[in-house]
Amino acid sequence: MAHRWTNDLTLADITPEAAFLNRRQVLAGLGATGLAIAGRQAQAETLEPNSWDEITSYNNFYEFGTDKDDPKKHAHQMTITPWSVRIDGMVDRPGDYPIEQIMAAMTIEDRIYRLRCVERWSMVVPWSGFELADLLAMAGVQAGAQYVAFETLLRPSEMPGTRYNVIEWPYVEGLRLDEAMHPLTIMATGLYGKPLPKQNGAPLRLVVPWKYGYKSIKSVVRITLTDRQPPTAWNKYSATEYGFYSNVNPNVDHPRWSQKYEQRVGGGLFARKVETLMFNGYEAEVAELYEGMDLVKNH
Ligand SMILES: Nc1nc2c(c(=O)[nH]1)N[C@H]1C(S)=C(S)[C@@H](COP(=O)(O)O)O[C@H]1N2
Ligand SMILES: [Mo]
Repeated sequence: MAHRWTNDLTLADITPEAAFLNRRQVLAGLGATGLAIAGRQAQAETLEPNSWDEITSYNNFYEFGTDKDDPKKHAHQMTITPWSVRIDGMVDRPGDYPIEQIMAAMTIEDRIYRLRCVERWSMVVPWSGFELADLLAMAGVQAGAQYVAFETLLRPSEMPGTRYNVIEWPYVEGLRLDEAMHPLTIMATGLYGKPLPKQNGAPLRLVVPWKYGYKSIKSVVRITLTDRQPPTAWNKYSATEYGFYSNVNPNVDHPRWSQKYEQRVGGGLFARKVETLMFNGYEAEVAELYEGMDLVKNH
């Protein structure tokens, strides 16, 4: 692992939600490390977390439709009990892990992260969850594994959006193993200290805060360790527009639009257009993963 990352901003600092929202100046996703580097890199933009309503009403979850309000309207149809995650491929202990067993074994933490969609909207989200590295350790990653592949539930009877071939189902994603093991990478299981709503990817979804939102695959049912770069849903749809890495990068435009700015969801009249930050503001934590790599070619 590159280095540990310290998280000292938790819900204990900010709950209840009202107090949370009254506290106008919150550093998102930056712990002691972040504070130390803030002055140096001017990356510690002060952030106001989005409200519960914003985070749970404006979503991308194409399995339930492509409009932003479709997931909230339709995700209630998804049955999440029972739920298990198949962990297979290059692991010592492959199997179907019941969500209860996973939750009992993991340490749940609060993580306040920026979420930057490739479509140019963004939010600040108070997740709770556990480090993906801990789940992978539970299954025992074998030497030689280099990538992690993820798959979302595909159950057309409960997912009206999957009746349309918008993308190829099931939704799949992938990370390089070092990205998956990075301490910023979590499996989120909650929001504002409550269980994760279905429209946000219950009961557990990946969150990789320095990558475009589509990498953060929802309602995960399978995790496979492999030595080959796995296919990803949006890359299959259009490889020129959506690369495997998909690191947030204001200097690499999408073929159809600039990525220099983003719009924070919410705020009404005060909605803010803000500059998009390199690696979504997590450059100090993750840049070393990509040292020497051509970030245009490997977009
Ligand atoms: N299975 C699945 N996961 C998904 C998506 C999806 O359509 N299906 N949309 C992605 C996109 S484009 C974004 S921006 C985020 C949105 O997460 P949120 O709705 O919790 O804000 O989820 C990602 N994960
Ligand atoms: Mo997105």
